[in-house]
Amino acid sequence: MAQNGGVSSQKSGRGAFLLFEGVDRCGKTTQSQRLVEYLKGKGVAAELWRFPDRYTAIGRMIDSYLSGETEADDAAVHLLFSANRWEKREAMLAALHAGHTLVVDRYAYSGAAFTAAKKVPGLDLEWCKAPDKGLPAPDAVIYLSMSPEAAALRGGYGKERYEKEEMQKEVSRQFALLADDTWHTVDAAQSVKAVESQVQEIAEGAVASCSKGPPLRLLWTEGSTV
Ligand code: NYM
Ligand code: MG
Repeated sequence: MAQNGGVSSQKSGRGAFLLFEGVDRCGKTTQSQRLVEYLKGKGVAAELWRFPDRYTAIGRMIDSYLSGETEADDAAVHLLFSANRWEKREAMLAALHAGHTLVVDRYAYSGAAFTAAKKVPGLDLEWCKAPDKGLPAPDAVIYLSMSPEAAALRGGYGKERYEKEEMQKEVSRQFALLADDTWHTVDAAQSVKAVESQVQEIAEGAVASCSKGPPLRLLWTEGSTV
């Protein structure tokens, strides 16, 4: 565990945890890739991460569910998505404490929003948030806001589960309920360049404040840090 002034803290700072969230087709993947390149160009050690990470054993189960190859209980799948984050927790913490900035394409906010959007009795938003409580919390959430209608026009949805306009509308309603003080909403209907420059400003602010070494907060827990 990193402690202020502890022998393990060679540097005083840490990397920033920058998270992109939004409905499908809002531009998260494009913007997260561009941001990593931009930060690297500025000399920031930046890495691109994404969830679900489909390359672990749990991730392969999720991938098979999303592609429609397998069916699964909604609660069980929700817990798999969460487990797919928990299995990356140590590596995330190690990278952040080593000074690496993580640009992450989806995380627990997607987890809660997508399952809650299914409206399964018992699986309300609070239930959906519970398994992710205590994960490393992002320093800044960049919410790319776009109406599901506009997102659908962007080359259309793919064939994965959830990629339907009605579902995406409900997902965006759930996202709105999850907004907290780490959120920065960017209008994703603007040009790629306009979105990019706002994203860069938010990211640079977060990278600068994290270089001063603030403790990492834990997701959806009051005042806990790591
Ligand atoms: N998704 C993503 C979830 O349902 N729960 C989660 O915890 C996460 C991280 O998976 N439609 C959904 C959102 C997407 C789908 O994500 C796959 P992507 O970014 O399209 O690979
Ligand atoms: Mg997708």
